[in-house]
Amino acid sequence: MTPVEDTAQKIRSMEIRGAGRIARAGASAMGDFADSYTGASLEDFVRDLSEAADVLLASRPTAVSLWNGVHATMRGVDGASSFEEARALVSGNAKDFCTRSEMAVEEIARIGARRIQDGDVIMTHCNSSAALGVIKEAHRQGKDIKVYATESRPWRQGILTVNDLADAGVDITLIIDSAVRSVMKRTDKVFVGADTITSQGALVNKVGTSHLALAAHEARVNFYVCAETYKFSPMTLFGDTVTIEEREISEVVRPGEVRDNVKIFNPVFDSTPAAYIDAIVTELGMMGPGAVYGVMVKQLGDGIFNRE
Ligand code: RUB
Repeated sequence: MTPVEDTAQKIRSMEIRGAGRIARAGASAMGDFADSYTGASLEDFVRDLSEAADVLLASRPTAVSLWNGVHATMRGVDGASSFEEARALVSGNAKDFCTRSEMAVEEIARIGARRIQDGDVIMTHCNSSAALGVIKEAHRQGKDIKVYATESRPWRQGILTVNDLADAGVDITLIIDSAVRSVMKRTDKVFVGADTITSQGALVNKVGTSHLALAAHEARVNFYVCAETYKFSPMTLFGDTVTIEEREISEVVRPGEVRDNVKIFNPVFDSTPAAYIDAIVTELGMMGPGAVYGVMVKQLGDGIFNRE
C-alpha cells in the first residue's frame, strides 16, 4: 500500500476522523507524495499527483475540508515550469495548509470563548476539535461552565469528547442522543463543529446536529457553529449539493441482531438550515450564516480554491 492509499484507508476506517484532521491528513499525504516522488518529469508528476488527490478525495465524501486541503496543495502547480518547482510548491503548500489550519482552530477558540459567560451551560455534539477548542478556552479563562455532550451514535464519538473535556477539568455530563430535547431546557448555548458549510449558510455536520438545532430553536437557545473557512464549500456556490455519506450497517447492529429482511439506513451526516444557526465562529471572526456567500466569493476571487 502506498502512503497515499494508507492515509485514505485510515480516513475511510475512521482512524483519522473529524473534518479538520482529515483535511490536514490529506494535505500532508500530498506533501509526502511530492517529497518522496521518484520520477523527474513534470508531466508525469502532475498526472500522478492528480491520481493521488483522487484516491484521497474518494475516502470520505461529505467533509469539503478534505477537498479544500488536498486542492490547496496543488495551487500553482499548473503554472510550474519544472518538476522541481512543482514538487517544491506542493510540499510547501501542504505545510502552509496544515499550519494555517492549526492556527485557525486556535483563533476560533479565542473568538468563540468570548461568547461564553460565567455560569453558562453548553451542549455539544459528536467530537469537533473546533467546538472543543472554544469550550476548553472558556474553561482555561476561568469561566465556570457546565457541558452536556451527546453520545453520537453509532460511532459514539461523544466518548472522545467527554474524556477530552474531563481531562481538561471541565464539568462534563454525557447524555444519550435522544435526551437532547429535554436537556436543551437547561442549556444556554450550543457549540458544534462543521464538516461543510454551504454558500447558503447551511451546516452539514454529524447526523443529529439538526436535532440539536431544532431543539435549540424551540427553546430559544443560541446555536453556534465553529468552522474554519476551509469548511466552506465553493462547489455549492455553483449549485452542487453536499453528498451525505452512508456507512456500513454493521455500525448500527451486531451480526444476527435483527431479522434478515430488516433494512438499515445509516446516513452519518445531516444538514441544518441557516435559519437555525445564530452565528458561525470562523478564524476571520463571527459571522451570520448570510455572510458566508460573500466570504466564499472573496475566497474564489483571491484564488484560494483554485489550482492556478
Ligand atoms: C465528526 C464531526 C465533527 C466535524 C468537525 O464526524 O461531525 O463535528 O467533523 O470536526 P466524524 P473538527 O467523526 O464522522 O468524522 O472541528 O474536529 O474539524
